Amino acid sequence: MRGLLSPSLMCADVLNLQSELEALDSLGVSYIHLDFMDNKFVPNITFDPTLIRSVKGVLKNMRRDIHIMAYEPQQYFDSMDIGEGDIVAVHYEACDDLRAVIGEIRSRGASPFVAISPDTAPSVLLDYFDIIDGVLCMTVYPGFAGRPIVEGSFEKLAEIRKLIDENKSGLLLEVDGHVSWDFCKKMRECGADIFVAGSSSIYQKGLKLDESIKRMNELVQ
Ligand code: S6P
Ligand code: MG
Repeated sequence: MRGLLSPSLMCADVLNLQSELEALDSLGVSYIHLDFMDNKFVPNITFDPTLIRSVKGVLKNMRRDIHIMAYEPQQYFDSMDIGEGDIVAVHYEACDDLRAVIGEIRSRGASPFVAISPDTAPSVLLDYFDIIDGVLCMTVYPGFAGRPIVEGSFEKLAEIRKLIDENKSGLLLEVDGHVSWDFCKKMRECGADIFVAGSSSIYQKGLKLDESIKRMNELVQ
């Protein structure tokens, strides 16, 4: 499959979210990346669950790609209105009973992904391959946009790709963190399928969104 984009809404113009969403939707983008943080698992707060729910009403073509950086993420599923068509990524490091949380996402008709932070080894993912649709690999320490890529991230992506190919081909690999103009092509070569585009690419100041989306699509095709 070709590489797909998931622009990160926290890097867009947050005073004009509706027009930002409509613009992306009209440009044929596949996903909108929605970061939720609880100020405990990571030391920051972004969108609240009701805003993530409201986004659903605006989208025509894009699917929500919800990345929950919070302990016990299942407590937010109702208020986010998790359901069919959504990707929901929950952190391996944040759940007491990860299999149960994944099961809850699946029972709502959404696609469960497991997210891992930079210090977590890819091998932990194997226990969940039978019940997930994808992996979200953080290539920065989670919590903020604009962070530098963590050393060893390309090798880590390639290692996850190998695990997927050898154990359950068809699982999607999403990369999140400093997916820059310079790095996105190499991330594609390492096996990533979905690219979270933020402040190091399409949301750099002064760029035109339609041109940026076109350029990024070409780089990750
Ligand atoms: C960070 C969050 C990410 C960021 C994205 C920003 O904790 O999960 O999704 O929004 O990484 O992109 P960039 O290009 O600024 O790293
Ligand atoms: Mg994210």
